[in-house]
Amino acid sequence: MERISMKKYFFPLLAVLFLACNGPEQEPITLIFDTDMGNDIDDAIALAIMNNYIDGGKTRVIGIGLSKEGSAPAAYVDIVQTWYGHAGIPIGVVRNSVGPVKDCYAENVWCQKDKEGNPLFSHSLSDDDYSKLPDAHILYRKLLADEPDNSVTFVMVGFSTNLARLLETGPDEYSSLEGQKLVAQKVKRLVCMAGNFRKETSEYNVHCDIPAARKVLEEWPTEIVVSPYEVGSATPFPAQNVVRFGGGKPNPVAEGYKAYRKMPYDRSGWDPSAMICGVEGNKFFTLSPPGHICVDSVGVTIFTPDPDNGKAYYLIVNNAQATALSDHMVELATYK
Ligand SMILES: [Ca+2]
Repeated sequence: MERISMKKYFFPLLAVLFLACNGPEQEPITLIFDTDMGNDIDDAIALAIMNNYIDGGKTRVIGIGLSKEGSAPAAYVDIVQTWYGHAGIPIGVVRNSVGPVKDCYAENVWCQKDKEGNPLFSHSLSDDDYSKLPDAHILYRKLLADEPDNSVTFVMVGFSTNLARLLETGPDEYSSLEGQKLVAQKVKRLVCMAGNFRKETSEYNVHCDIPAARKVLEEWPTEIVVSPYEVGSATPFPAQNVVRFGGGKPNPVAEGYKAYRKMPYDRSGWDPSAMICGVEGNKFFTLSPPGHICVDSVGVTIFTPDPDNGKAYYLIVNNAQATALSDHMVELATYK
């Protein structure tokens, strides 16, 4: 009798202790990554981190959208995803956009050759496919329609073009809902790198498409968490870690980093901060009170607290948080 009662209580107790120590297994975050890949190298670091999260079972990425126009950004994403073993995630592109056209590293890496003159990095899509990829905002409608309600996280680290267009879409073959309603129904939250709440200045991602940023930051119907300029500036990626990418093999993120600027340089962790918040939540940050964000005519972002109806927040880091976040970013990005 004594042994039976031991069994009866011992194993449930073990289970409780296990959960108390390790926490319940977190369901993978369903993620769509929207990026202006090819402008600044922090997008590529964020992409490496995203692949770490996929490998660790922390996220299920259902789509990648590009807010920078041209074939090179899509080709670069395809190369990186192939290198990390996660090709096949649907990619959407932007057309007729207003963002900058100059490519800063994507084409360089795409065109690199090995000693025999063959492409240094494999890709999964053929060159012709890049021009045939769907518009990102239409791809997003298709992806959202297939997901459960209140389940999708967007991480947006470039211009707001694709997400603004998504909000403006009408009913189509994928959903009878207009964009605003589809987003309200399917999206859990949007985490974006945008704005500056320390200085009255027009941050790059906002400045490059002010009407789109206004549409998204002011009218997005779910929770929004903004990782502003000052957070990324406080969390640099130290240049000496670039050699850690690839474990001795050529790696497209490291090659992008080297092509972007004359080495060595430390680049701010703007986009990685948003990616980390999107998947791991707010634990590395202090969160503002809830409120509203508005974007003025020259692209300055203004936050107004509203404890009752506010759905927008922005991230803040102190020196200790910034150091911890920077270290975490390096470990996540250079895992392979
Ligand atoms: Ca970016």
